[in-house]
Amino acid sequence: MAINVQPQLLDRILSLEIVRVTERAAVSAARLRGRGNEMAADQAAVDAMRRELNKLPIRGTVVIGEGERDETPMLFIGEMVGLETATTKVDIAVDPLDGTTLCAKSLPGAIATMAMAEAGTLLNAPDVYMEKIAIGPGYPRGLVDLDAPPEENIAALAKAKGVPPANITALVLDRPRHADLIAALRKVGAAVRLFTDGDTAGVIHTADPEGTGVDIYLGSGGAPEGVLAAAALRCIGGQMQGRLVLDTDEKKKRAASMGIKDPKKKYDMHDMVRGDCLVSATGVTDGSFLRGVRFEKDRIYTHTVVMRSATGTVRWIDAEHRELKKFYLD
Ligand code: VTB
Repeated sequence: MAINVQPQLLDRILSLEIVRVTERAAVSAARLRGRGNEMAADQAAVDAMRRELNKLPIRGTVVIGEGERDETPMLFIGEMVGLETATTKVDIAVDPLDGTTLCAKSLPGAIATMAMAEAGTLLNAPDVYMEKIAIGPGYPRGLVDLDAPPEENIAALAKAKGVPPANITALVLDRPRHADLIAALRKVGAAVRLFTDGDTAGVIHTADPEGTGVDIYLGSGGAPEGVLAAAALRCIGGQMQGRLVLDTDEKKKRAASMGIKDPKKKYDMHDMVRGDCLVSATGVTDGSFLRGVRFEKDRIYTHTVVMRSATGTVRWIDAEHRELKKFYLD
């Protein structure tokens, strides 16, 4: 007998369903931790994520995926996922393995993550850079701004937090293009924490400054990762702004073909994620906010955070899985 599920209820059910998706992607990637093979780890995460997505009662369109259809066989932009009989239309953003290099080298901070949003509400971002700024919850809207100098942003944040700038920690992707940004942050007295990969997780760090020690995220990284992070902050209630870096005609054209009319637009997180969303992230390697997958003799342990924007509920899920063959193959 068919069960008549109300849309609201379905939403709530899905918030727990998506946990399974990132858990399985994380376990599959974690099996290849430290093997030095980024592509294999990524592919394992993608395969597991796709398998699980296809069991969900959704008609999902991958809006943020692993790339264009020609570049990747799995979870490409435009791919449909979910049960063919389902009627609930949603947008899907995936980063099956955020921090492939971290996983391949078994370094901290790799996660498996995805977001699900109402259909047509996620920014269709091309795979270009995005300039980003993000802070956690509890501050007045507009306290920091993408276009303000870093010194001003740090001063404003320090004042609002009630601490000297020296007590502010900024998280920045360690790249030569950020040399001026890093110098400016240090000049104003902030501590700069550099990281090498995984800027979806990077931005999410700002959501829990007490737990992660990170107050603000600054710099440019992948645009797809930016949209995914915006979904997470929308759930937790932080603030984020981003702007696509469309510095060539080719990139401008690509963006235009994806519906981007103003190439210089400054997006806030509500422009990047325009409706309700759910976000799940599972640790692959140990990190500042999620523990990595742990394999024991006959158990596998995962650590996941799942968030729902409609209610702002954030659940931390410690799961113990049996080491059944079925876990990987079904
Ligand atoms: C970030 C980071 C990724 O790419 O998006 C970064 O999240 C940006 O590109 O893990 P550059 O490496 O060119 O700076 C990754 O590091 C993946 O390559």
